[in-house]
Amino acid sequence: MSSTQLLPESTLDRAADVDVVVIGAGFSGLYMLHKLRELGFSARVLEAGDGLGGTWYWNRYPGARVDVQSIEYSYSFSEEIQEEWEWSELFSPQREIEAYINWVADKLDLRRNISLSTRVASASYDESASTWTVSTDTGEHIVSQFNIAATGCLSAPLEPDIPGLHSFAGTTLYTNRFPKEGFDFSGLRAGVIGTGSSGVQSIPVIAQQASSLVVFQRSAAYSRPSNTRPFEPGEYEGMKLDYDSIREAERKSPAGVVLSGALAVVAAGATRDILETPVAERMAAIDEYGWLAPLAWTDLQTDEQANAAAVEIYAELVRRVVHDPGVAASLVPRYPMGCKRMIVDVDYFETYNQPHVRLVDLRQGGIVAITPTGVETAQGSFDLDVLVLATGFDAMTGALRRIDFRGRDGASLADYWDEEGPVSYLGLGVAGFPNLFTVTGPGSPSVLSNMVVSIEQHVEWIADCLVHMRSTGYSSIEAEVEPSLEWVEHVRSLAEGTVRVADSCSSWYLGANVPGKKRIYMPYSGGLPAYRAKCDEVVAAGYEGFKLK
Ligand code: NA7
Repeated sequence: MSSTQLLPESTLDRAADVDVVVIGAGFSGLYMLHKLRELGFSARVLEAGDGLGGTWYWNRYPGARVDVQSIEYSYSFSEEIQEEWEWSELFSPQREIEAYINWVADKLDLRRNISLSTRVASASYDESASTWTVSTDTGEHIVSQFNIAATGCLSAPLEPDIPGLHSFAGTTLYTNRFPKEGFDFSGLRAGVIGTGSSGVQSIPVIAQQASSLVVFQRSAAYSRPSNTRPFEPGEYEGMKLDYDSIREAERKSPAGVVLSGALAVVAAGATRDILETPVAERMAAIDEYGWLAPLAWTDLQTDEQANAAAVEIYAELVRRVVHDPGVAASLVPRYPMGCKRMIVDVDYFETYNQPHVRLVDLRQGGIVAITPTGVETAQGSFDLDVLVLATGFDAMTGALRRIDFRGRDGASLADYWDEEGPVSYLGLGVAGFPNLFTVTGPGSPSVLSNMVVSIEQHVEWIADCLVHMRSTGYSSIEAEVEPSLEWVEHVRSLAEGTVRVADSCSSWYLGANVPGKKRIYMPYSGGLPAYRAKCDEVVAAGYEGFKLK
């Protein structure tokens, strides 16, 4: 790989400033830039943050950690990168992933085409010229033939709608834009609202520092220990020797995960229906599978009664760690397992055994308001010095909706999706928005998979498409309406009948955490191999479902 190659001269539309504008400099934006330059396209990456990494730049809260083993949550496109980079443990912390991303950017000499602290405010398509004009909050207007939104799936922070939120006189921190310099909780009375992945990962670390910690839990989380650890001597080297087969297996696996795959192992070994198994034997699964025991059943995803039986196993696991029976009961979710993403943690449940940590189960009385001194709930008031909000994201569509995309005839993407739901063809393109590509958009496996594997597949598909257009002389490509609607229906039908879409399930996969958002299961749940095959078929059939002009 050459780190000194100059920006190649474009072979595309001379009226444009660059061939491609890429929005976002996370895992997807950086690989996209590299790929484009390698293929001779000129490109500029616009990034709102003042550093690289996207999700891994913003989510620098204490305890932030990947939930897929780092050796596979990393780029596979370059053997050199694979060989040279050293991960220090199984599931790396945020700072190591951020360092990796920066190291890759330097190695590939990517920074010269990236503008940091540059937020894209709007983008409009000019049909006569087949170009986009992207406008930034720094006052730039950049014309490009293609626009690639590498904006991430969990990158539009949600502010909770709690009265008095901004009245708190202490320090308010957000996990999804945590201060770069960190925060010292020592000696402070801390509170955390939110027990999704960000809350569950940060709570044990905050508890280590704070003089007291109150956790405000609206919904309990399904979580299990990550068992992260540094590599044993020689272990990593051995895995590196096997990298080719790991990557090969990753691409063939439904979720793009093989190593982290205690889950995959359980799934492969799950041959019994829980409802057909005597209760005593159900609990015995704990001896065999530990924290994965609740998942070791075939009827879990499709039968709510079976799911409830598996939750009993989960509740038993929680009880075995958490001393106080009332707290243990509060930590068990009341929605099906599999509805939301299973979290991996470090000492989450153990944290509740510490005398200075208190769980406030908001199911027994919710938050009334945030006040200058702390949090007022129906169960009493809690005085705090620092309040951490781990309240999540407008997932999958939020970052795209927040940019004022105007497609053909000035149509607004946000309006289109508000009315119709997130209609997208393969999560790659949207009808009415020619020459706009979305990396890991709604309707693609994205958040149900190892994101890096999915990102690489999308980036490569988009790059191949641009090469095809250049060589055939096409100036625009646009998803067609009918195939898009059929795809949305296909994605919906795959989730139908599973607990993922049960009435009792309110997940961000469904958009249920955003008031007013249409309740539609957004990610493709048919697995990466089937999805990849579909994308390849579309190409083989001459970009079937897309209009090329
Ligand atoms: P999540 O998973 O969306 O979690 C957000 C949490 O915040 C969740 O427990 C919410 O409860 C809670 N929340 C949100 N608003 C409120 C209000 N108003 N009051 C009390 N509690 C509230 O976001 P994360 O950042 O933790 O994780 C996102 C993903 O990142 C995760 O799935 C991984 O893939 C990585 P609720 O469940 O809505 O009742």
